[in-house]
Amino acid sequence: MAGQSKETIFAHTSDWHLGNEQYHKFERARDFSRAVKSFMKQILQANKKPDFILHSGDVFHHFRPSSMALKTAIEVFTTFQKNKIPVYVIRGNHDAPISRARAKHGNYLSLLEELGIITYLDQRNPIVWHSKDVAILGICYFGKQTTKMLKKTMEEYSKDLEDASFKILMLHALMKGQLPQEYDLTPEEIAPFRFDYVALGHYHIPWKLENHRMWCPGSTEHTSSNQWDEERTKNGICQYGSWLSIKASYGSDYKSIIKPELRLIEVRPKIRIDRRIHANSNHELTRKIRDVIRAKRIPGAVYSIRIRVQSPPEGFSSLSVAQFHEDLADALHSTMKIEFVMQGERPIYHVDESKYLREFASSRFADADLEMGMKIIDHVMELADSEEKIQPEDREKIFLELFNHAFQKNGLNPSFFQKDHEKEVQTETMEGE
Ligand SMILES: [Mn+2]
Repeated sequence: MAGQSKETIFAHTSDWHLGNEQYHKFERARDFSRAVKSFMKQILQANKKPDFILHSGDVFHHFRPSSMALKTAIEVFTTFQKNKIPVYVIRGNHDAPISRARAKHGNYLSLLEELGIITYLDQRNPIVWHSKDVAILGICYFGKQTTKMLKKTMEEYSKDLEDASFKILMLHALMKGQLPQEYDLTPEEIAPFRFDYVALGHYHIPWKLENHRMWCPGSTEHTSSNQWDEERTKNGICQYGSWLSIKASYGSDYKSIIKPELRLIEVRPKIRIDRRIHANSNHELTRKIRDVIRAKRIPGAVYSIRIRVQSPPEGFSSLSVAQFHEDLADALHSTMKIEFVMQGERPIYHVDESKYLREFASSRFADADLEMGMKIIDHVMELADSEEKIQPEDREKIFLELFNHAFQKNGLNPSFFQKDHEKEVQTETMEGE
């Protein structure tokens, strides 16, 4: 007798980064909490509530989350629990670095599990049966060791999964094809295990590989300007985070069918301006730059501005970024870069150094102990303040020297913050309008 077709609806979310005081602004930490609460509201207001929720890692931005981050997580997970929607969570690199996760005391996800408001899937307990048909296997963040962990886990547990008619794999890892070169594992390494749905996290942009049954929902808020992606951008303004609503039908004797829908969450607007400008005088140049900035104004927005000046006029070097700050006074945060492109020469950059340093530092610390990382950054900021203006071509070298100095002062080995630092960096491609 042919098996009956069954259906399940579930939500797939990832990379909440609760507690991320981006740009050292508390307001941003609040934005990250707000985005998660919007996600919760959308779930609760849906015509048909999901049977369960998958969270593919990075609930928290820091290994030791702030009280506000923890409060949001507890509030949201408790609400789902009261509404009888189980939440299955794996550990991301931000929830705890690998070394911490391997240590006995685990991380804050273990605490949430002890409170009974989430099911935390880790290597001690990687499988949960949502129902007698639906089984979920979670592999936490293990970077380049992810494939090894998956193989090892499957050797031990694949027999247990045989009876499932719908098998889900949760991963927090960078899949080949997401970034131009960097990756933790390839789709082909997962294919032999024949999962019905692979729930990816770690990459903050919505992404899919349908023939391999892989989906990545994107983050609920944006942790860097590299993630101001096209998909969630309307009218040149990036103002949506996202999650996935999945309808799946399956049966014991036919291939499951997945119907995903990308759901958007409204968040603080981010504006990217990338323009080429030509001017015959300093005065004209200043006016043109100002016009470009003023053309797109939203109070409270986050700006990333790049102006490329072709063959600059006489006396251009007196131009400073500071004079445009009043035009951006109502922005929550802005970075502005003016490049002077000479005929046949390398561009000369004028950049706000302190902002650049923080961005540089936080990208380096993505996989490390962030609490110690922030201490180091403050130390480096002090050192950087006393420096003469840094030439762009020397910037990376000088910053690394400063970091090494700060590491030595704090009795740390400088090597730990250098690995995996390119993980969440994507190429910026947007051209001028
Ligand atoms: Mn993340």
